[in-house]
Amino acid sequence: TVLFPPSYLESFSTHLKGSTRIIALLGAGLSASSGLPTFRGAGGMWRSYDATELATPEAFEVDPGLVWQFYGYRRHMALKAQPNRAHYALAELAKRNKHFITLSQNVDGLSPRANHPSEQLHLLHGSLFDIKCSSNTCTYSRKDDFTEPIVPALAIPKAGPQLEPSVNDKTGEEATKALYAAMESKQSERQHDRVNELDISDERVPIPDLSDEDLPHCPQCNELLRPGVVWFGEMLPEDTIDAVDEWICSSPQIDLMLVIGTSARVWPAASYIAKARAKGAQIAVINMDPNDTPPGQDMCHWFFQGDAGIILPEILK
Ligand code: BJW
Ligand code: ZN
Repeated sequence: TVLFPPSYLESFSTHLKGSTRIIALLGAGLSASSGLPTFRGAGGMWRSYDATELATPEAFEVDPGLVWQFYGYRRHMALKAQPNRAHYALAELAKRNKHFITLSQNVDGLSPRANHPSEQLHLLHGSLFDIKCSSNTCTYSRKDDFTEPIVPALAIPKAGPQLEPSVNDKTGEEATKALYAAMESKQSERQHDRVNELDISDERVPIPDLSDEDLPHCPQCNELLRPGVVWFGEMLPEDTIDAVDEWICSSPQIDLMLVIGTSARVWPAASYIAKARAKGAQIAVINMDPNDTPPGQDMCHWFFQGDAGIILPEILK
């Protein structure tokens, strides 16, 4: 059970029960208790790189092999992770209330895998499991590609007993296999069960140098394929933005906005909080960190501090 004053929880529950049009904004903190690291907190590093530094078209331009290994790792970890009780609680709320929409910044596929009704779920930053062409003149894309790996050089083998710390003398597929084997056996060595503690940021494990031929190519134009996520400086998917704007504009009133596990620092995702507020929404924030409530007067009506995986099933039931 969650330790909030009963009257506080009750005032929220009463408002929730009286609410028709509800909107949720999700961030990486929702998947934290599934074992996936957030961006700006602990675990937001991949090797010596800030995860957000790799999430740029410039990083891909400079070193597509590095960026693909980062995303290959993220896909692998996301597939190993399971939706937590909060993903399911949100999916249940969506099934009960067709006027509830969710805007997720997460690319990990955990809300879809919790059977969140897809027409009520808007993936603002795309998905790790979508692939698209990196050429801006080519429209090739494929959705929900759960094949792992996309190309052999990005393969991540099952954890095995082998400890192979040196991948220096290997290239391409061999090197990637050795890298992940080393990391996975290091993980079992430490008896860690949370996936985010598989320590890829350990600089002692050299990174394989993948060449262009090792990476996936577009079947239409032969340019490099890239992950179907939204990087800094890129537009959010137009149809998604249009659908969300249409929902907001056509709402005479929004009753409730849930802001869950996000630092709300990234635009335009964060701007939906103010848009909902402008339509009268009361705002409930669920976050570990009290500093991550939306800035401004009258922008947070309930703050539930703690793990979303524990709090949401309690407050949404
Ligand atoms: C828990 C918890 C637990 C932990 N329980 N809670 C206006 C003003 C300023 C800047 C801009 C602006 N407009 C545009 C910009 C630039 C930029 C931007 O916003 N920059 C800011 C950082 C300053 N925005 C863009 O570039 C966007 N595009 C755009 O605007 O295009 C228009 C345009 C194009 C061209 C020219 C001009 C204009 C695109 C943004 C794309 C963001 N992409 C990423 C990567 C996705 C792929 C990938 O995953 O690799 O999206 S960055 C990263 O941040 C990722 C996330 O979805 C996003 C949000 O992060 P999130 O989810 O909030 O994570 P954290 O780590 O920040 O927070 C976790 C929270 O959880 C914390 O609060 C914890 O306390 C909490 N927590 N454990 C509950 N157990
Ligand atoms: Zn192409």
